[in-house]
Amino acid sequence: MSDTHELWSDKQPGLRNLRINAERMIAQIEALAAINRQQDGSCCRLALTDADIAGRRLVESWMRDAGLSIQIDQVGNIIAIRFGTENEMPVMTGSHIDTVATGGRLDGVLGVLAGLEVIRTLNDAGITTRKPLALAVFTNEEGVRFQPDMMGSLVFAGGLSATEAHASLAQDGVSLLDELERSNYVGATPCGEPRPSAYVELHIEQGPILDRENTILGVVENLQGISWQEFTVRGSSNHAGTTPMGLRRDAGYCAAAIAVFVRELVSKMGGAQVGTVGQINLFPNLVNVIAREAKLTVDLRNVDDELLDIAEQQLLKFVEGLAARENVTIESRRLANSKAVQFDDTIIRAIEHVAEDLGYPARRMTSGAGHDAQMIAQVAPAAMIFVPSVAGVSHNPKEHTKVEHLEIGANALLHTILRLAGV
Ligand code: HGY
Ligand code: MN
Ligand code: MN
Repeated sequence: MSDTHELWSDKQPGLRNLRINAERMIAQIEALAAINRQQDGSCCRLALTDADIAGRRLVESWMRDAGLSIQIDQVGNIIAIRFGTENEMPVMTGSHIDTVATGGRLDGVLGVLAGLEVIRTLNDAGITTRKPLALAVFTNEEGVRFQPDMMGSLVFAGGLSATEAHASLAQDGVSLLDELERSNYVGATPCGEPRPSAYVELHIEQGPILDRENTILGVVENLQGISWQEFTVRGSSNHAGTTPMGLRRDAGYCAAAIAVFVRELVSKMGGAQVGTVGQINLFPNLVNVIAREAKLTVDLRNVDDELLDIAEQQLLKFVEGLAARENVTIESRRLANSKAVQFDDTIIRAIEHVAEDLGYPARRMTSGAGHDAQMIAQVAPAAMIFVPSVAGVSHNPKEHTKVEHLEIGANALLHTILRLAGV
C-alpha cells in the first residue's frame, strides 16, 4: 500500500480544519452507557444479552439516521456502508459494543461511535470520500459469555467458521446461534464481506502508559498474543474437619496452587509476559466441605509467540505434576489462542502524519489488550489509535478518558480515514 502522504490533498486546505462534533459523540456514548447500567455504574452488556441487543438496535438507528446502508453477516456483525465516489474496497473502522460484566463506558464503544461521528461530520461538510467507508460493530469481542474473544472479527477474517462460532456455548448452555436467532441477528451477508482496503480502529489504551507520559495519541504498531485456557479439577468432597490431610483430593487447593504457579511463572519469565487467573468456581463452595470440583481460567499474554508457547507448556507440565501429587484429575480446555500481530506500516505512518498535522503528541506502542483490529489485520492492512485511560483503569466502572482526549482521538480517526479513503 503506497504511503498516504501523497494521497492527502493539499488542494482542499479546508479539509485540514475539519473537526468532529464532540458534544454529539459524547451524548451518544452516554446514551449507550445508560442501557442496563448497574448500581456501581458498571456497563453490563454481555454479548447478545437483551442489553447488548438493545445497544445494537440503538446504534443501528443512529447509523440509519446518518444515511448508512446496513448489512448483518452470519454471526451478527453489523457492517454499515457509506458509498464513495468510486466503487472500491472500503476503508473500514469500528470496534465492539459488547462489554464485560463490570465494564466502563468507552471500551469498544469509542471506536464505534467515533467512527459514526466521523461519518456525520463528513455528511455535514458534504464530503464524499473516493473510497467507500464501512463502520463495523463486531459480535462478542469480549469473549466473556462465549469464547473465543474477538469472535465476530475472527470469523470475519476467516479464522473461525460461522458454524463453529454458532456452536459456542455460554455457561448456561445456550449457544451463540440460539442467541443470534432469538435476536434476529443471523444475517444473510457472508462473513468477511466487504473486504476492507484498510482498517483503522480507535480505542482507549486500557493501560497506564499514555496517561503516565502525558501523551495524547498512541500509534499502535503491534499487539500481544493471547492464550486463554480453562482447567477443570476433579477430586472428592469430604468433611473439612475429619479428613486427614494426607487423604484429601482437594480441588480448591489445586485451583489455588495453579494461581500461585501462574504468578511465579510470570515473575520468573519477566519481560512482557503477563498471566491472570480471573475466574475460579468451586463446588460445592462451602466453608466446611473440601471442594470436589474447581473450574478456573488462565489468561497468558506475550508479544513474543515463542515465549507465550513456553509459558503454556510450563503451565501444562505443572498441572500434570499437581494432578499426580494431589490424586485428582485436571482437564484443560483451550478457550482462545491468538498470535501476536504487527500492524501495517503505511497506516501507522498515516496516523503519525495526522498527529503531526493536528499538532498532538503521539508515540508508537504495543497493545496489551486484544482488539478486533488484530483479527482484521489478517485480511487487510490495519492499525489502531489509542487515547489515554486515566490511571490505566479499564474493565471497571471507573474507566475514564478526558473529553478533550476523546475529541482528539476522534479527530485523529477522521483525518486518518480521509487520508486512507482519499477525497
Ligand atoms: O481480553 C481482551 O484483551 C479484550 O478486552 N477482549
Ligand atoms: Mn475493547
Ligand atoms: Mn475489553
